[in-house]
Amino acid sequence: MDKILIANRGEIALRIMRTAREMGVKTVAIFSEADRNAPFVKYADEAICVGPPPSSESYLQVDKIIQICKDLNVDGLHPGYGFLSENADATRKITQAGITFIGPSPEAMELMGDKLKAKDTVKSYNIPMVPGTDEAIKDIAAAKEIAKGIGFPILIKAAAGGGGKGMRVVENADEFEEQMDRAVSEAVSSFGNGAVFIEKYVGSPRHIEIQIIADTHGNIVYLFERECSIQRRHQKVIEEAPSAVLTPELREAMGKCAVDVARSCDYVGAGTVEFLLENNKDFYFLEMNTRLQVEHPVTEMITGIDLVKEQINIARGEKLSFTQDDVQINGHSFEVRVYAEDPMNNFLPDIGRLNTYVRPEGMGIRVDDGFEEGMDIPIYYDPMISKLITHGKDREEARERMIRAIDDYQISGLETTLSFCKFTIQHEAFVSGNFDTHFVKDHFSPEKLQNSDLKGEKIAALFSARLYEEGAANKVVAEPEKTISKWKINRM
Ligand code: MV4
Repeated sequence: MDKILIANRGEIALRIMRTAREMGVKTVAIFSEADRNAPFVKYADEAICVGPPPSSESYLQVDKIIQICKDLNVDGLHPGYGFLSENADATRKITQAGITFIGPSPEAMELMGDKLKAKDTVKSYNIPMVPGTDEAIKDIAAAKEIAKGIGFPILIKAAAGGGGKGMRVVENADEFEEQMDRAVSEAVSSFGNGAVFIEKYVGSPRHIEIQIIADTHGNIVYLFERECSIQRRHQKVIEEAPSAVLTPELREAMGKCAVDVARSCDYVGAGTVEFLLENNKDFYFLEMNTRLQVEHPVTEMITGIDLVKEQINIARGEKLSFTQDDVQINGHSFEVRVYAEDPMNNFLPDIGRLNTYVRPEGMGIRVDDGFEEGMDIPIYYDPMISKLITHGKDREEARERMIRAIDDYQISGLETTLSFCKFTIQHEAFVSGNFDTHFVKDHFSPEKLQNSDLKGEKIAALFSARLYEEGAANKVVAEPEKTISKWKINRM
């Protein structure tokens, strides 16, 4: 593979190109009209405009992208995350055109993309799963009896969902039918697939995911965990590696499970197996993400392994250059996602220009971004400005370094989530490691942000809006973003 096309934009396109360049691989950028001046376009060896700003007319135009590959003699395609990265049909087209897709097979994508198929696929490997049904619910009365057997509360999930989309908590048997009807019609309208199943609702879990990497020769290695419990409405806020609560024994047990999940679908490339971890240390397989994830850098920081380099080598048919015994955890790493959103105003995406944009620098700091000072953040895509990553010899050093890095980061022209990230990383529950997926709901409110110069009335208004919202939302774990905005949000 001598020349690859990066079918993506922003920070991840740039991050992939940097590794390709180190490997002597030529890079082709595709860009929409909104991204013409973006750093990833300038960095690429060649760059082609693929269409108007909306991603449906640009980054998702698989036939156009394949034609560009042919015109420019491209032999490999890296999809990044989002866009075409988990699209089995697009992957088939790309492969059939003679272009190497840097990622797993379309069959593995399809198996893991459907949560019921995924459960069925891993069944013979003794993977712990949350008690529940393993087939789509056809008979509501029968399902209600199963739910009673499991014990309420239960959770209804859409087979085609994932990442928290299409989930509903049912507190008791009386509301079972009603919630089931809603869940099915939501699944039909959101995914075009009304299949739903039920699981016991795990009330206060941690979200732990295991990075795996697999070559085409049957070698699979786990690269330890990422702790992703700090999230807001299924949008991750802070990720870390390793988790503050895993013992070496638990790490090995979860790692081996993740390898088995990968083996069950003949996985090739970099992938992530998600688990729920209960307070008593029981863990359950949730789903597998068949792409390079946004938060992959924390794994790179603690293992010293460049995941994109491994992906490219694997796509070339090479064997992994390390075994499970070769890899170890070095120190600790945090990532915070910096969004152009206003944490004082219900995280409303903030439109604007990066009037000031000065990155933090120094030992143990990495900034993966795709913008320069003076640029507008386009409204057509996810409003993530950057990922700020720190590494230290232990959790406390990496944490202190993150606070310093946040303080050194200068952004003006629009509101960002940096203040919210600082609040979280300094919170006593976060410092002690004693938190779960409810951290933001349990501990955050806008008035807690320091250097607030808001007047009392505005704080009261924000607070009552929040109470109202919580009341209205108390049945829905995975609600769609309620805020009205011009942004196209496609979160990963
Ligand atoms: C659950 C759960 C509780 N019980 N399943 C959300 C993302 C999707 N991958 C699965 N999710 C959950 N599944 C059972 N049986 C709670 C969640 C969940 C969650 C999981 C990880 C991180 C944040 C979360 C926030 C709310 C709910």
